[in-house]
Amino acid sequence: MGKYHLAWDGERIRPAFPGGRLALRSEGLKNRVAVGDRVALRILEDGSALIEEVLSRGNKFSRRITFTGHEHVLAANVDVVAVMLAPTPDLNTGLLDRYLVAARAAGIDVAIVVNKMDILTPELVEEALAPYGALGLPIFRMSAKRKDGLEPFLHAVKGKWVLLAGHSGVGKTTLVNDVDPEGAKAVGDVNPQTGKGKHTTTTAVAHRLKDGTVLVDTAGIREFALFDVDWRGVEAAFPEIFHAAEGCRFSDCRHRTEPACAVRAAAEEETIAPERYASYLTLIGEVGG
Ligand SMILES: Nc1nc2c(ncn2[C@@H]2O[C@H](COP(=O)(O)OP(=O)(O)O)[C@@H](O)[C@H]2O)c(=O)[nH]1
Ligand SMILES: [Mg+2]
Ligand SMILES: [Zn+2]
Repeated sequence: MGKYHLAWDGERIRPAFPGGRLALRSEGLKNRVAVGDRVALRILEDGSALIEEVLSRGNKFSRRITFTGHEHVLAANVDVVAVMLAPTPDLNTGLLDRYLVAARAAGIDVAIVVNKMDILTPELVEEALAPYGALGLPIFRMSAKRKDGLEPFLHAVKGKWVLLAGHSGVGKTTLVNDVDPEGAKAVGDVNPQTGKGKHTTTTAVAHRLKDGTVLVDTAGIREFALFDVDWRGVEAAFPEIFHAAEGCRFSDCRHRTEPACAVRAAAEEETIAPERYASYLTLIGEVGG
């Protein structure tokens, strides 16, 4: 059996196969159909369906596959990217910054979810996340394992399409299992597979909760490289840098080694968090700024 998707037709979930043009090998695109896509379905006699068309997307949250340079659309029509952090593997704000850039470029809201509060020191969390609180980003703290502190987050995203992003091991699937134990099991039985004896390395599965919220669990994303973002796009996702840049001598200052750079000065004085500045430098280096 070839690769298939799980399509919600408003009443039930059906296995859905790319049909027509969509069945052709895609050029430059890892996936023509992404989770969250609205599609035109043709229902077949056996209850499965053909995806005849992908309707135009309100937005898409993509990463670049570094090996090929191709776009991988992680999800389409996303309302919120919820970036989950946890002390294991580590409270990685570099990855968070990367997601913030991608989400901003895609025009998608972000929520920060700190999981495993049961094994975290609150002071450490405060310190690591202070720059994000200062930017007005919503931050939620929970322990998915203990089902503790989920409510404020679930309330904030009620009725929305939420992409759960974050390192493997931070607790995304645990959270989904907390709120959708049945669905998680059912979806596990029919995970999309490739029929070519190839390992499926990445999957994204949508879980529709009773209140209409959809949580999209992602797995297997080991690297998140930016797709179609330039240095201005990076700078824009660092509002504190963008604002400080008004004081730079050059209007196209990249805030690296340029003379009279107000951003570098602010990072040295730590009015801009040095970690954020370091992230910024990494990212503009990557996008070739
Ligand atoms: N201590 C603690 N462990 C957790 C919590 N949430 C998840 N875990 C554990 O972290 C590991 C990875 O969780 P998982 O949900 O598979 O992470 P995912 O890769 O992001 O889907 C599992 O062993 C979970 O039991 C939590 O709130 N506290
Ligand atoms: Mg998982
Ligand atoms: Zn500068």
